[in-house]
Amino acid sequence: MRVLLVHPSALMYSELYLRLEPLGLERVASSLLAHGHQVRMVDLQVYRHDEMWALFQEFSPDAVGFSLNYLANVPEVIDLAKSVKARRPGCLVFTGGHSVSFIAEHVLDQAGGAIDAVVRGEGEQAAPRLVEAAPDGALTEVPGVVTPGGAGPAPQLGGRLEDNLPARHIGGRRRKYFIGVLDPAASVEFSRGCPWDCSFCSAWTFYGRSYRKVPPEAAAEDVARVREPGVFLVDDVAFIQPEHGMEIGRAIERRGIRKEYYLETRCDILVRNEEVFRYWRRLGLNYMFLGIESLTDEGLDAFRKRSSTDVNAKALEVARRLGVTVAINLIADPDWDEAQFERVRQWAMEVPEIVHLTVQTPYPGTEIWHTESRRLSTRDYRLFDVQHAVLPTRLPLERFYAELVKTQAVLARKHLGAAALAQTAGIAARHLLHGQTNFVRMIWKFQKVYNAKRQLEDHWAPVHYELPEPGAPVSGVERGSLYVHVPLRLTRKGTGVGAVG
Ligand code: B12
Ligand code: SF4
Repeated sequence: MRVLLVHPSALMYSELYLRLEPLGLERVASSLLAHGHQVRMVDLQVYRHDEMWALFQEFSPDAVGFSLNYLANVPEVIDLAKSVKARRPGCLVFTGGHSVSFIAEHVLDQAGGAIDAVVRGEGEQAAPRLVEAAPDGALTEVPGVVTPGGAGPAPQLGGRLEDNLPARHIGGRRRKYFIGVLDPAASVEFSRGCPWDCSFCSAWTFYGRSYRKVPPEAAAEDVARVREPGVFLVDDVAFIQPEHGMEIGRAIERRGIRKEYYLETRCDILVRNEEVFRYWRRLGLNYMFLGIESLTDEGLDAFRKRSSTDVNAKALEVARRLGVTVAINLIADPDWDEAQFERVRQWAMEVPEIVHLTVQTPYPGTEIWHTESRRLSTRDYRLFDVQHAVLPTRLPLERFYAELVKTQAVLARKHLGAAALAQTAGIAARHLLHGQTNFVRMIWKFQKVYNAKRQLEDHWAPVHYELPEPGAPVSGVERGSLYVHVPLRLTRKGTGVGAVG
């Protein structure tokens, strides 16, 4: 079959700090190719819509698959699906990815027949089976598949992660992918899933709190295939198991691979496994993202972060000792007033780290989607990007955004201001010499992207597609009921999986 895979357009976040390759779609592509299908891929983060339609015309696909990892992309994908059906009514249109896995029936409903199937959960096994089942109309025989007419068996956690290494060659325009100063940068996956259970996060519910590792040699092989000098590790929590991190590192060192790395991890993991991060520092680990989330222990407990402000402070000390540049994320509560924003600004100015602020957002698939007693103030998909307030704010919305943007600006100026620019001038010049302008453009784009008026006006845009109504708030939720993938040992024993806390 001829299959066209499409990643939707860039999000607000990606306009500034990063634009990353669609790794999930590249893995699905790899699996389809291995099954003998012809595959093309268009990433609308780096291609225009008219370029996609030109390819559509020329390739005339039998099936088009859209990636829907992000809620904010749902309206665009539904509209594209409708256009595909209008141009080629017989074409199979399907979608898959993180967010759509939690709201499959709702999205099918909203698409009004333009989407034939949603693949819930991992796509590597399901996608080839889906396109092969299509001629017989047997879509619902495929695990994880939901159609307007009904659902197939539950999604299966399947396959070895070392199979279907990403088909990075089919995308194109790879020099457009970057993260901060790692420009250009590729993405690589060393592990999948997360055994923790933070209340605001859906990483653990998607994978049923399971955690799988790519074997060290295969991980090194994947890094070896990357041409870019920068590598972003997409693992939710890097190096949970220190020996796995050490073995991958050794395999990379044996192959003489030299890259610059950016990863995400938890503070307690960094403190506990300092040695593995020290080793990776030698291999080129220069940047790290730490989810601090809250400056108080009560806040951390409320998020069930299973960490403490002490541990967070220790983690920052470790990172400073290692000489790694750290970006921190804090979650802004819609309940914050001016004083709380001011406290965050002061704290952020006192620490040398880069501080990001995201707005607390209940996503389908998270526990707070069910337990959040406050009513959503909007269900417009496009606002669910953690940069907009979708819950009622204590401050009038206009003032909330004014404070948010003022804080973002203070934080950005700290790193992008004149003094910091002088420090980064060498990096910028080097990038320009190599024709890489993503990083340099990012430095100047801040005001266009973070603008309180623009954020407020986004709430007034006409709404064509909305998220499902959340049920009545509940005080507790049976966590297993949130899982997309139910790990085998859970279905067998009916007990919790390798939980950490
Ligand atoms: C890279 C990344 C980004 C990049 C996107 C890059 C890109 N173009 O894909 C950027 C920076 C833009 C981004 C932004 C955000 N992200 Co993000 N991101 C990730 C991250 C770290 C890696 C994604 C990845 O490549 N994974 C590896 C691949 C192999 O897995 P995958 O993409 O899920 O794909 C598999 C399946 O989903 C499925 N699949 C995917 N696409 C398709 C398509 C078809 C047709 C089919 C059949 C199957 C399929 O098959 C794939 C293989 O099994 C994940 C965490 C993670 N480890 O997955 C978070 C994650 C997806 N992001 C998350 C969040 C919260 C966000 C943000 C809201 C804020 C934030 N804090 O990062 C924003 C904004 C999103 C929005 N506006 O809606 C959450 C969940 C999102 C949600 N519930 O909606 C995650 C799980 C992180 C977390 N722990 O909270 N993110
Ligand atoms: S540690 Fe918490 S926030 Fe991070 S991926 Fe796991 S559940 Fe999500």
